[in-house]
Amino acid sequence: MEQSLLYPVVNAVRTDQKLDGLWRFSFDAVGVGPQEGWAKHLPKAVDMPVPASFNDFFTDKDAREYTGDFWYEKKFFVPADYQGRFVGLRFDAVTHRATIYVDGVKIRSHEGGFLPFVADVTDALHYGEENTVVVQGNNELSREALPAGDTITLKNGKKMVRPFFDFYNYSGINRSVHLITLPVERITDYTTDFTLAGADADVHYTVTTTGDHDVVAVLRDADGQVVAENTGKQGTLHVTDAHLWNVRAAYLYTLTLRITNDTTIVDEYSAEIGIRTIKIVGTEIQVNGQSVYLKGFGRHEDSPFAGRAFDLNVEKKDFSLMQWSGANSFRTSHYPYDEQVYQMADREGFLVIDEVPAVGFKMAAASFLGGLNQSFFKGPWIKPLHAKHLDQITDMIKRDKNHPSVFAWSLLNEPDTVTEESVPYFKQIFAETKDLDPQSRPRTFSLSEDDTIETSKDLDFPDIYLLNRYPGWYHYAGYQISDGEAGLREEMDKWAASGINKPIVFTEFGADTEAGLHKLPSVMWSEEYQVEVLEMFSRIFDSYPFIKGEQVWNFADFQTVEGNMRVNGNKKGIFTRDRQPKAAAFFYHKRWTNIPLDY
Ligand code: GCB
Repeated sequence: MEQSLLYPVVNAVRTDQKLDGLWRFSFDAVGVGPQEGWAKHLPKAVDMPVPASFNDFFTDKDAREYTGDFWYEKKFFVPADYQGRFVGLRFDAVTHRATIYVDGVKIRSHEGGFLPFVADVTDALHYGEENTVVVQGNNELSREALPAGDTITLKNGKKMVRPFFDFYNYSGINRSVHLITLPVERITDYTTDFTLAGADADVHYTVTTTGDHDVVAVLRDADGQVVAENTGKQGTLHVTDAHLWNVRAAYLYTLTLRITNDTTIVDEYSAEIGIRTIKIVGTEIQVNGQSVYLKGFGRHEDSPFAGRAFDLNVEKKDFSLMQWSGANSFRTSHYPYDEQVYQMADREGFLVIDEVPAVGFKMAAASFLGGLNQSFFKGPWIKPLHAKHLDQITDMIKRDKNHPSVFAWSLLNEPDTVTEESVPYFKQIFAETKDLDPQSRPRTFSLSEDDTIETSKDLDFPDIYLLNRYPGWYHYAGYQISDGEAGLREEMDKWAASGINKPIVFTEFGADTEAGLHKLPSVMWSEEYQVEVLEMFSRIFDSYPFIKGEQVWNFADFQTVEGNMRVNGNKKGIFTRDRQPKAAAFFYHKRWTNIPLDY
């Protein structure tokens, strides 16, 4: 668990300098780096942009598919007046593992390719001089790590990943690197939670710091007017006539936390917060006590050139397209996204299902291994995997808990839930994560088509059921689609007959579609067929009151592993990979702009 995952800010007492740009880069296929002193300096290197996945910049396949250790190096100047402060290198994400060296000295390692970590370089730096940071990265997959997969060695000696999931294993320093300085006595974390009372609201907060001085909390409204103030590391800020954060009608206050010593500011941290409550009541998802219906997408951080890297321009475009389509929500399938995504969702009033990269926890996903009916949860990898899974859930919740947009935690995507061995795993992970979120948001996971009300042994654990279903594509496809619809209705009838008392949200459904392929009558892969599949699902969603949301798979076409089911990527996008609309985009624009929030 990280000590502090506060997003870097700049103010009178905190600095944040981005180290993005060109770094030096080198593969280390035979693992000579450590012995040959690469931790100090890379003898041979090419220029590599940061943030970016390295893969798509190369024109030879060995480089694009490279699996193993890779190294990055950058020089940076450290001003003399940073001395006496805490100095850290914050990596917003290195996929999947990293060891950080400064001037040849090992600082720390980190595993988990989609969450930030801070290397404390206070004592390693040379102040008033140029320093060198070297990152030894690794992108291998294993069953002991998230996301799950295997790494094999080909007969020619080259390594290759076999992911138990379809998104491409884009690797490298995928998000920004910050050189941050903080006061020695500082704020390391804070929590917020809300109670509404008539027109007023109480903001309950706690603050953790590294020292003994007290904390002052000040809440300002969107016009910058102070609306409440309190002294103490925990307390309540009473807001009269509170302006609530609502779905697609966001309102943000600014919370400022300040450590003072008499009249001196020791540390200060400000962040936007939204006052709102989230509750699951029977089959309803309630925001501020009102039922909401989710419309939106499963997404990926994926775009041409820089792969999985966070790109503010792409993100801005994605938000405009989501707004135009009438969406009000998305799932961060299948890993926590860059923090700026949540900041944008906070401002635009989107609801986010925040997902940890626990994907591929199923033997069928590794079907080339055989043993389809074997439980994923009884292999020797389970103990180390569980520890990493818990660690990443802990850090995801720690990082994202104060975002008003985050309304649920997804702890896994399509795990094995049909074998007895899955039950103790779920029991343990749900028990261990119960108290991590001060707002006690719903916790859930998505259920694949194997996991039905009849087969799944783990239906007691989630607060909301997330269903991923593919009739019309992976089965009962083409002219058989009417049987697909009938089958899904039968399944829904069984949920209805069970006296279901939790909401169902469809988090995946869709059809691969080659943009520009038209056919009358439709055929699979044509734009017309995609719309027919989505119309079929819409009829089902409109028929069952306990279905409280639809998040189509996927927002945009995305890069996958090569395979006979994928033509240069997963083409279930409503938009193409370069974010142009398929016919289905106009279908959703019409449908979703006509569906009220409390549908
Ligand atoms: C799924 C997975 C998702 C895939 C999708 C598909 O069930 O959760 O990651 O991309 O199916 O299109 O096959």
